[in-house]
Amino acid sequence: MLQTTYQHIAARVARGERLTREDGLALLGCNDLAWLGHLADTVKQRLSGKYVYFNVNRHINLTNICLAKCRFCAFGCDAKSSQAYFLSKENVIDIASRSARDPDLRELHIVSGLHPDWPFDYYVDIIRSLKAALPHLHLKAFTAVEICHFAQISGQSVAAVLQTLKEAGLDSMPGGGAEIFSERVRQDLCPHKASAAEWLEIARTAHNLGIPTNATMLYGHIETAEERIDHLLTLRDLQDETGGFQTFLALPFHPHNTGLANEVKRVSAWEDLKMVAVSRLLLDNFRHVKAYWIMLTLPVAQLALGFGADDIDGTVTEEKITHAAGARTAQHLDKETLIATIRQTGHTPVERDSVYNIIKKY
Ligand code: V47
Repeated sequence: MLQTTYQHIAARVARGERLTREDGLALLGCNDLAWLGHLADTVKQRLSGKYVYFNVNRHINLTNICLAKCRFCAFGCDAKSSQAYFLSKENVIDIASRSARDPDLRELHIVSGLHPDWPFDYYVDIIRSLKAALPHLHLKAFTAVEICHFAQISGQSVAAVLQTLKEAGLDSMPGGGAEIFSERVRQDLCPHKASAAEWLEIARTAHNLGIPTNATMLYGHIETAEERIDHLLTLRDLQDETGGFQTFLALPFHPHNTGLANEVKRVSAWEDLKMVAVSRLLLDNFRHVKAYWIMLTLPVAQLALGFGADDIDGTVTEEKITHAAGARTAQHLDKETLIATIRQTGHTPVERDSVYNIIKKY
């Protein structure tokens, strides 16, 4: 009986047909990992062939001072905390300009805590000043959660906030803040920030304004298998409507230093690979699936390239959010290491810009 279910799923994947919620649940329950990986890899090969993408980027977190107090987060803190920091506009320009001495740098990835006092104008000024100083860099900035916060503090609509940021130089948005769309989980883990409906509406608005975004799912905490699958299907529905998502990242929860540290352990590499494969198989309208090496570790990210992922993310430089929560990966990798990591899997490393134009094949 079970065998028949998996045979049917494989036949549908071979025909390029859409999988159902029941299929997703069956796949998540499947422990024939080699079979699952092979199935997801057939989809990856159809979409990207032997290519695996990476980019040369830098993360900048403007502040860790945050109002939201999410239980899964070890990065955000109170203004009074000894760990609290914030960057002035001059600090940000200085960091970016020093990084841009590397002629390969193409993208700044900017996300931050929800600061209690900064006005919306501060963020607009940062984007405008960065674009003026370093016009060749792509600014991938602000999650939908931050955009929701900007709308609240400025009294403007989400569309007006996004339009202002776009005019100032915002090029795209990262996929963070989606967590799990389940209301049950959000009420428990992150009740003080954008709801699932708000996150989705902000992504929709961004896409309608021509701002591409990414999408994420945070898994391995208190969510159920059904909640994971429903999260993926919700993203698939929105992608059907807008086509504005570029890539999907499944982010494994790191418990250290978080409000869940005593309750939850980091899920296994086995689970990580399953999530990559199931995401690739269910999200049939997402062009790319990323294996974010910072969170997966480099060896698991490498394996993920055989489980449906076609992107290993970037050089990153100074990752703070996962490292606050106990990640032991590097905070930066040079381009040569990323190229070698991809090559060892038999794939062709492809350096891309932030919207997947090819810069160079190696
Ligand atoms: O939104 C927070 C997650 C996200 C923890 O779009 C945690 O290309 C694990 O979204 N354990 C931020 N995860 C990172 C992110 C991202 C990273 C790289 C590339 C892109 C992209 C997006 O990290 C947050 C949250 O979901 N997070 N705390 C934690 N303890």
